[in-house]
Amino acid sequence: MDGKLMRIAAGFQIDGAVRTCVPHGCGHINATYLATCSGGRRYILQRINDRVFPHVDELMENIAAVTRYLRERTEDPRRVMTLVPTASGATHLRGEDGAYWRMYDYIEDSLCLQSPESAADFYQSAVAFGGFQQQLAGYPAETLHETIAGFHDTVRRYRAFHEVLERDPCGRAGGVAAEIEFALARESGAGCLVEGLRSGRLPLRVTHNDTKLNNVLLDAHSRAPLCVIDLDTVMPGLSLYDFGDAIRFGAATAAEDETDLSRVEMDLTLFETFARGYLAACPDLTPEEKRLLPTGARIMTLECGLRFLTDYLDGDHYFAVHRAGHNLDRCRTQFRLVADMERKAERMEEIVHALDH
Ligand code: ADP
Ligand code: GN1
Ligand code: MG
Repeated sequence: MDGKLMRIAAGFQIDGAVRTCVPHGCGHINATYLATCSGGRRYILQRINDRVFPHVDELMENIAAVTRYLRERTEDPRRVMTLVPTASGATHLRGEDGAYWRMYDYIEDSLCLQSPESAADFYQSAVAFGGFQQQLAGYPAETLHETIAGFHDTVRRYRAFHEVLERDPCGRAGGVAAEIEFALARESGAGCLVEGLRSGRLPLRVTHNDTKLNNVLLDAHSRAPLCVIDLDTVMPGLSLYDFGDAIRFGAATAAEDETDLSRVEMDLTLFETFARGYLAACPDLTPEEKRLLPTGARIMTLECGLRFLTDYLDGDHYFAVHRAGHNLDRCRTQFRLVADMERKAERMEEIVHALDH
């Protein structure tokens, strides 16, 4: 086993000696390992991506505070992420490689899905994310750090896109004219969520901001909601970010990086399923928030596609890529979903209306 990983793991207060430490999961941001100790205890060891999260101390302060708050409100330790302290009692450490590392208890008997295996699983993920937001409703939002400035400020995301497009550092813009045109054609309407926030029509809440299905764990036996994970982006935001991002990923009929676009659609049944679970778990949404749920799904999908396109043009520095053109493939699925959501907008609105009456 990698001696460096072994030494890093030994810097945390773990139960036994680490026997194995292997890459784990499908996240695009951090480097995640599953560490198994001599007595069988398992841990998640993560190298924090400090290019994406430049203020690691603030990031970890958020996570420590939010998990403490949640733990005070639940009996079951598997329902909240548990940070493992370092030997000196800190939340994270700096490795010999200069990188920042943290450790969590591995949540045993859990399932992390890359796509829903049934509508019931997707419903339970909605209950988990809706419940997470509901549980944090009383959390003093102003005490949280903004771990990525303007994370879901779609207007700002467009500015970043224009900046990279103008520079075209890898000479890739010429090959993606159709995607660029798709993005530009939707720019004028893309600020509606941030505008809703600015004008006070939409309330600021503590939100997760990265609610894809593989950021929630279900109980492996009952398949009931277990734990919301990947807390790096928990910060003040809009409920529509959480709802929208979950639909973007989980209501799609194909993987985020599917190359056969004919397989990519937004499934209205899954949309209805998620909306039902989310509204049940988080019943205090305002009428305006409810009205904009379909818009949230469309804007979050557009924004994500734009971010993939920006990163493709920029040379793939942000999202982990595993093949040439990976970010472009991801961008294409997202834009395909946006076009499908545009076609299905009325049906989505009817669904939300029916659930609310
Ligand atoms: P990223 O920010 O790169 O997406 P995540 O924090 O989401 O990283 O972790 C990547 C994957 O590791 C998750 O999708 C999940 O499969 C797994 N994972 C993370 N934390 C835990 C945990 N405490 N217990 C079980 N699995 C976990
Ligand atoms: C990233 O960290 P992960 O893989 O759960 C990204 C999200 C994107 C998502 C697209 C901090 O999520 O914003 O929607 O990829 N996280 C960050 O799959 O940028
Ligand atoms: Mg993740």
